[in-house]
Amino acid sequence: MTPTTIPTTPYSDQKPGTSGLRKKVPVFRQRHYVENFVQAIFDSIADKAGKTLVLGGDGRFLNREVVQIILRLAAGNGFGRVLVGRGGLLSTPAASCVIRKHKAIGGIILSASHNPGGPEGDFGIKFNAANGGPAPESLTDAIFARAKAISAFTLVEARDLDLDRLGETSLGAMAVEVIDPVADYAELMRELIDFEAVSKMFASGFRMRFDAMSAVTGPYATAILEGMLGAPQGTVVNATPKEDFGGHHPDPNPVHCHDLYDLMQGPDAPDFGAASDGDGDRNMIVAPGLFVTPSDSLALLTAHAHRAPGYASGLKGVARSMPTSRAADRVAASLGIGAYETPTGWKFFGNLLDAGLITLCGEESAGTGSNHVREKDGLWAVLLWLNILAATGERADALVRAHWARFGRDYYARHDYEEVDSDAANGLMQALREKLPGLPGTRLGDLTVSTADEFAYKDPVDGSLTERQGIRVSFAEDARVVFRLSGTGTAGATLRVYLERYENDPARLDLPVAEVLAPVVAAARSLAEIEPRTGRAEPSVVT
Ligand code: VG1
Ligand code: CO
Repeated sequence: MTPTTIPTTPYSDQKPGTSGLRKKVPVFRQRHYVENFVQAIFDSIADKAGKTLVLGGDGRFLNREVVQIILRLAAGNGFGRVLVGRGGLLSTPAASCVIRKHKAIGGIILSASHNPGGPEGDFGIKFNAANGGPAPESLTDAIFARAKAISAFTLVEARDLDLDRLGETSLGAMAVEVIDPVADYAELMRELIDFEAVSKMFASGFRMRFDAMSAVTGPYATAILEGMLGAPQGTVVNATPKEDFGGHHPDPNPVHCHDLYDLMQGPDAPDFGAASDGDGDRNMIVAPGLFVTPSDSLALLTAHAHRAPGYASGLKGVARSMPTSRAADRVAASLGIGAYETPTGWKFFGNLLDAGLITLCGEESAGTGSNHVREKDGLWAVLLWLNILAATGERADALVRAHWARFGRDYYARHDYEEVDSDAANGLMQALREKLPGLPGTRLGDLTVSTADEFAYKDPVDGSLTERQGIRVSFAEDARVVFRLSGTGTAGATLRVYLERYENDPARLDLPVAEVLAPVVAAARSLAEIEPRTGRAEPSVVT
């Protein structure tokens, strides 16, 4: 089998966003759309000849077809070996783990994460580098530049391979090994988490529900929670990955995962509830009667991680994306460790992790992770929680309340205005930008603006500068609002408004979130002229 080079014409829209290239399925199905982008990725990887590539995805519609295309292209481009998850499946954190463990040159992950799937749904392609983490901006910029100029791709013409049988085959001169998608990941979890303590907790009657949302985490959660840790069968629900996620948004938040949320608020709530997203990198944590915000979860894990074997020697530092609440910073200060603030998206944590500046990191969007891989990791976060519950013997809700009593509470919410007109969204951001210098000192209802700026990040490791990463307005009353536009949407623009207010008065730690945030919401809406500019009186999703 000799490689064939096929001429092509470029597409102008193959610009990776917050997390890879995400588009509607029909866009990906255009002639050579996938081939062009994957060839652009390969053209941007130096010294790939003979190297190992990792390949897998979240199992959504088009996953299998695209895996086959990428295998043929990889063979045409001289890779030595591809490790592909059985059935074309690999969760995002498992792909990161496999890349690191097998010293691959990188990996391609097929996922649009929490976005809906199916023939009219979303699809995505993401490249992760040799450290297991999302390609940094310098690389995604190079891939985009290459995609805009591409004139040919090279592949080996061959029939589809059988992806459902473990073991090795070949494609031209390249080896293809179908691997168990769970094994390497499960082994890593066993090193980090006290499996014995968690097993004992399950054996003594601890009950949990894990909702895999018909997405990729099902096989991982079933193997680890029910298989290795002895949780009762049925602990993991919606455990079979489906191409369209059963028609749902596989987004683990109280809105899209309301069954679990409702169960946890009711009289039959088990001791612990958790869920993960389409590609397994996000997590939702719900204690009996109490939803734990991702920002609080990061703070609590930072405070208690030393209880797990993988973190027994303490943490080096913690990082959070800028819109994530400052709860983790308070814990870092008490531990005397570094706290970093990065732009939204996991790619910005990579350098801090690689340089050993941080051990844990997280985002308000239900992403938490550590230096064990270079992606956020939904099931890992759940296992670390279980380890902490087993080690302390506390109820999850009691742990959270004790945390607030000690550090205060960062009331938090995110309002998303989805699929608004792009020009209107850009106009809103531009108008805000222009207002910034005059804002300090301004009164908005009962709140007074203390600072207002647009977040820019200078990477402390490589010095690279990333600008326009969200507009933030802080108030003297310990409140903050952040505005930014999503970089993962596939239709129009999504305006995200992040709202928070800190309280440490012991009498004000258990109030309704909406009540505490109401003045901040009102200030945000008037400041950004949301309704006049977008026509939306209310957000589409509140999480
Ligand atoms: C969103 C989240 C961000 C996350 C990204 C990818 O990005 O806000 O925190 O890193 O999705 O997560 P944006 O640009 O739409 O706000 V995933 O689980 O979709 O890979
Ligand atoms: Co995801």
